[in-house]
Order: sequence, then structure tokens, then C-alpha cells
Amino acid sequence: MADSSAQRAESHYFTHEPPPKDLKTNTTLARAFITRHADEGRRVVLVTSGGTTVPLEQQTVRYIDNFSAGTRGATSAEYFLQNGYAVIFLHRQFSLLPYSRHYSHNTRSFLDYMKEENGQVVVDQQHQDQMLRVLRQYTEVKRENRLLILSYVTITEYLWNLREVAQLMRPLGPKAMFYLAAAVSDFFVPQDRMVEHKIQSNEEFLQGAGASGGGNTKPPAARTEGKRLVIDLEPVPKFLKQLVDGWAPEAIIVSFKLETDPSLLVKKAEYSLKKYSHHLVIGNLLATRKWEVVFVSALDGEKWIRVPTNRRTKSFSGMPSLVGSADQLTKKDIEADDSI
Ligand code: PAZ
Repeated sequence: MADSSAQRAESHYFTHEPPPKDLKTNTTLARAFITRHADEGRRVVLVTSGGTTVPLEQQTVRYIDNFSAGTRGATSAEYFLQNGYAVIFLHRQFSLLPYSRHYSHNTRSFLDYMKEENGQVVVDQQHQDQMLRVLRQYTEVKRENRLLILSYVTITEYLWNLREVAQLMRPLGPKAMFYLAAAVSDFFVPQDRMVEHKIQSNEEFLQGAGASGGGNTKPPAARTEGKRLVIDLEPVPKFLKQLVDGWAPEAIIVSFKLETDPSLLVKKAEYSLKKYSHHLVIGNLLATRKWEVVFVSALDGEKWIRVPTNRRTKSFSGMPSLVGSADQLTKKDIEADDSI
């Protein structure tokens, strides 16, 4: 069982942070999905993807966000689906989705893939092969009902959904996998330290500094002091311990670690593996995440996987990218270049 401080942190968090409005709908959908695939003997993976927001006001005008576009999660979900898994894709609303990611969030509009022919809209010849391949994969997945798409926006919505779905997956034992690629905020504004209305910048309109109450005597976590905006965030409890020990103790758990300082990446991945005793930490650096990752596991130690230089394409952000070449990338390609 999880240690009691982790349990206390869990209990405090979920008592004080209200569940999202669509949680019941999501759990109903997830329960039916998990039951159906369990009956068919299939493995089920929960892929989390995209960033989480930290709202500063209850009626949220301003929030803190992070860079994640959901590329890793959406791309990985396709690979899990190709390998027979049923996928619950818990993603940040409007971030990349499996399959449609090939045609969205790009400088190119999806209309650029089309043309008019005899009064009909058709796919332009140069895109036929790739779109047909993606469409066939997508159609098969839909026919077999193997992809359930759920969304969140805030850190609290993310954590509520993660906990509920994890507990529903518990009966699957080792046929359940968690692939936690979402970029989850480490800091947040607790509900009882969050002001209700838009934080005012004009001193003439400053309201009483009242947060939503709940007996917290601290000032609101985000507030103006004079002309300055002061933000005093609290740490988000670490829920990986609870996932590993309490919510889904038999499941395969893969977490991600993002760093910007290369000297910290492997150390922090090893630290996480030791602390939570799960199966695998995949480490990546912000600047190179599109073409190299490091796998850190108790079984294999540290293992780098790199996209060969000639397979790195330019993404729309100008960064070399795995996107676009990933589909043609075979295991052999990866292994051929993983020696450094
Ligand atoms: O979503 P994306 O493809 O732009 O980025 C992926 C990523 C870097 C968010 C992911 O690989 C990752 O490391 N997630 C965990 C981040 C963390 O909380 O450390």
C-alpha cells in the first residue's frame, strides 16, 4: 500500500479540489470501454497527452500553461493501436489527436490537401497514398471501437480523470498500462486560495482580496499588490506513488521526465524510478525531444533511442522533428542509430 503521507495528500487534494463537470460522463464511457476490451482479452493503455493549465481565478480569464502540443501522446497512441491495444486517450482539449494530427496544428490548412474535381471535393493526388494509409488505420480502429478520447483542461481535471480511470483499470491487472506523456504542472492554485473574479490591474477597481473561503487564512495565491501581480503557487502532490501502489498496483507504468539541463536528465529519471518503483521512465530534453529519448529501467539501465539524422524532418516550428518521418521509421532504423 502507498505510504500514509501520500494517502493523506491524496485525500486532502480530492476533498478540496472539486471534480470536473464531465467526470461522471467520462467514467461511464471509460467503464464500458474497459469492460468490453477486458471481455475480449485485450490490453488497455491509458495514454495521457498535452499540457495542464493552472487557473488563477475561479471564473478563469488568466491561467498558467506549458509548451506541450501533445505530439508524443498522439503519435504514441497510434503505435499502441497498431499493436492491438485498446487506447484511452486522456488529452488536453484541442491538443493533437491520433490520426488527425497528420492534418492539424500545422501551418498548412487541411483544405490544402483537397481540390475540386467535377464539382466534388477530392484529396489532391500527391497526398493520396499517405492519407489513404492514415484513413485505413483510423477506420479499422473506429470499427473495432479501440480508441476512447477523453479530455481535460486544468491540472485538477487531469488528476481527477487519471484517478478515476486508473481505478477502473485496476481489475485488468498486468493487462493495464499507463503511459503518462502529459506535461503535468508541478504547481497550482488551491481552490480555497483562488479569487472568484478576474484579477484587476487598475488600483481603482481592486476588490477585497477574498478568495473562495474554506478556512484558509493565507492570502489568495494570485493577487495584485500595488501594481504588481503576485503569484504564490503551492506544490501539486505527487500522485505517481498512489498510482503505482494504490490505484493500479499490478499495471505496467511508464512515466516521462522532461528536463532542459542535460546533466540532470538521467539522474532525475533514475531518482524517479527508485522513488516510485515503476517499470520505465522515458527521459527527454525540451530541445531534442523530437528525435531522442532515454529509456531508464531497472531491467535495462539507461538506453538511448535516436532518430537517425537523415530521418529528422523540419517541423512547422522549425525544429527538426520526428513528426512526418515516424511512420516510415522501423525498429531497425531506431536500433541502428542508438549506439551513442
Ligand atoms: O507534447 P509534446 O510532444 O510537445 O511534448 C512531449 C513531452 C515533452 C511533454 C513528454 O515527452 C514528456 O516528457 N512528458 C512529461 C513531462 C514532465 O512532466 O516531466
